[in-house]
Amino acid sequence: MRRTRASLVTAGVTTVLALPILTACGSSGESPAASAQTPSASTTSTASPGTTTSPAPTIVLAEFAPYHPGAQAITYDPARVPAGADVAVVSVRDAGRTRTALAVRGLPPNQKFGAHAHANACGEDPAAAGSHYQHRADPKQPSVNPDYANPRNEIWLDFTTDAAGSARSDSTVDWTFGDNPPKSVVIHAEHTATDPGHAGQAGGRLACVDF
Ligand SMILES: [Cu+2]
Repeated sequence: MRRTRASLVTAGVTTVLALPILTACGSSGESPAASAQTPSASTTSTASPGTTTSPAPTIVLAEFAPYHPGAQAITYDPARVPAGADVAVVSVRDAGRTRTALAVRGLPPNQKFGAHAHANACGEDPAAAGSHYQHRADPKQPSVNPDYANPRNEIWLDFTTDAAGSARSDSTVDWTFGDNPPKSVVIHAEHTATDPGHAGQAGGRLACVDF
């Protein structure tokens, strides 16, 4: 189990960390400290305050389980997100941008899921995670206006599982979290709608990862 977890984690972390490393080539930016991070299972590492360079990445590695106090990755629908499935979420802030990647393994094959960063932490009630994290907050909530509920103002991580039940997705936005970062990533039953009146909606909440 440790080996499989480690390989998922390596894949997910490598996916997201490679992005700023690649884009930093040819710029004057220093190489990210990201590669120095050594993740361990079920651990969240966050930026240390007061750094003037790019903050360290946030890395979450966890296994889905039914809700229990202290759970980091909760499944609300074990048929779509089985207990024991693995998840990795990595977020890197660099040069005013935020890149976030999600990797999952152990889900049903060939299915579409929605996923977003949400404002609040996960809880026993799927609603606990609150609304989508928005850079510019929609004055009208719930936000279904595509001017606000879009993948440039929110962090969308929709994915489709492959034949083995694995998937990866990533998001890049031209802003950073500031003092009030998102607290969770919620996995939904459908890909995210973009049309007016429904933008941002993605069906029921299947699972939640504290972030
Ligand atoms: Cu969501």
